Amino acid sequence: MPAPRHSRPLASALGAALALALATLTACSSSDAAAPADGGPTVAANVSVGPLGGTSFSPVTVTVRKGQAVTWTWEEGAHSVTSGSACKPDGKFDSSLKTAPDTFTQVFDAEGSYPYFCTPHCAAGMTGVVVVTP
Ligand SMILES: [Cu+2]
Repeated sequence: MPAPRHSRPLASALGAALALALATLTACSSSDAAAPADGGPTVAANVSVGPLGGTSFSPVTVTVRKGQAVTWTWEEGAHSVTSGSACKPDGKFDSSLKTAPDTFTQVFDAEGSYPYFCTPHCAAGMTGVVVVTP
């Protein structure tokens, strides 16, 4: 008997919530992949936004596989996760400006390197990279 199917947005929200819960429970092992919930994407990497009140992403570089997701968690302050290099948005993804506590999850469906930055703090060096492998 087939399991009941959830809509894609609900599944994604559940996946993000589950990943956040797991990240909280296993704070010492932030690189662990969370199991997909109801077919949602696997959140394979977690990035802290503005830890310790600073203007940084931690870790700066994360690597996931094609089809997996990255979740950013706002620790302190107001920041954005905006794709692009040299402080210029390229339109691939954008959290918009968010204030802690908040989260943003992005699924990466194509391999490649995805530089991103924080709009208000890019000039201060608040940048990161998501590397997506096959
Ligand atoms: Cu910022």
